[in-house]
Amino acid sequence: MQAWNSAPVQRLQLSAPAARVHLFDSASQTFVPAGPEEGTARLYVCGITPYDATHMGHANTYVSFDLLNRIWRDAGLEVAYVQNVTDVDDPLLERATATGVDWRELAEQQIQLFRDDMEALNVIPPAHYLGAVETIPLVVDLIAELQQRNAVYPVDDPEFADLYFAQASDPQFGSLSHLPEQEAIAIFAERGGDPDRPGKKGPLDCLVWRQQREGEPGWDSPFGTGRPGWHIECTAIALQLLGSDFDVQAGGSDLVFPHHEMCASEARVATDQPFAKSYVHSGMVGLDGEKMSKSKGNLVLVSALRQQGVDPMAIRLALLSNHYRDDWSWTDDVLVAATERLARWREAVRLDAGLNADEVIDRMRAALRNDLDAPAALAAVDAWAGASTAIDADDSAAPALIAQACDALLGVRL
Ligand code: 5CA
Ligand code: ZN
Repeated sequence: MQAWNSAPVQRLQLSAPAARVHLFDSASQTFVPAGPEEGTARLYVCGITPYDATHMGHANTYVSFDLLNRIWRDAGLEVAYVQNVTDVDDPLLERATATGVDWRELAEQQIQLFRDDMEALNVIPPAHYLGAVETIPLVVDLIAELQQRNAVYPVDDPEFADLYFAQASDPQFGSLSHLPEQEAIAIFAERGGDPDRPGKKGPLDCLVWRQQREGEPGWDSPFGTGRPGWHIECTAIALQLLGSDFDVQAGGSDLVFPHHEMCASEARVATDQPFAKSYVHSGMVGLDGEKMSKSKGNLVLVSALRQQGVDPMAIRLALLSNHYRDDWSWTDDVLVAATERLARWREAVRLDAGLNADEVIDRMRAALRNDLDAPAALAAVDAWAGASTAIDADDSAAPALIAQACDALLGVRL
């Protein structure tokens, strides 16, 4: 599937060899070096299920991991970036039915909206952007591999013998989320799982192939006409495009369990290798203290703000003003503050001269290499802009260099 258009990514001069990027890994609960010392860093960020796109929670996740893409590139690495689109799954089909729209039309329209929003927010597109529907053959091959390893079974149900991945086939199951079993079961039920379905061997076994029901789409396969389960989609896409043991799988913290745990488990059993080296998660964004969701009627959409004439760079700066791992709430004040900050920065980079930029750029880089600390990077630019407008500075190259650094490292065009 087509991603969105890429704006040219500025290249800054490196004054010294780049220090490794460190990120907080959810599995080990420690800060770990992320990406190779040279060559290609391999990144998989879980993409949208195309409805309610693009709310601030979505936007925050993709802008956060865009920082990782940028700071890796800044260090001279190539980045192999893969993202999926869950363009067939229960929530999408349910929304399509509830609103009387064809599910394909809903997906197509929402994916286009998402592309337009990502482009406006200056998010570097993935090299491979893949939908669940177009990758069904990959999923079928992976299920067959798991079947050969006795890790997949048909649920004991005379009507619909859906296939499940047996959690018991993976001794390392749980090593990402570290949840006590009862808690895992409760979260599984909340996030699309079916712990209580009769005929399963274990409550945490997850669906990998769902036999076609009346009124639902289905594709032919050796296991019958049906459709893939959610987790196996990302496992199959990542293994195919990035291979085992890739650098980072990323997404919002709601994906730690079950999604990323299941992806990692299925991949381990299928390949005898780790799925990713690190699992990195962004915080949840709510609205005025509540979780953002359509049912609560409190979605803030990027496209709606853009239509109201809000500068997408102000939206981006608003997102970056919070650390990516924090949970926080979108408020009007966050956007007002970001709009003012953008104006201050723009004023400073339009001056004939400013304070020397070298130290500021060093601070921005150090902040981002330290677990993508965008608020610290923003503070460095704030300090530069404040000083440059207040005093009669004489470095005529500085304003352009800062503008270049803001674009290259933060994705903020001034
Ligand atoms: N298609 C799956 C991933 S394979 C999915 O979770 N889709 S989604 O549309 O629900 O979410 C897309 C991304 O946005 C995921 O990384 C998810 O963790 C993140 N996300 C969803 N809601 C929020 C929120 N309120 N705050 C922050 N991130 C969110
Ligand atoms: Zn995913």
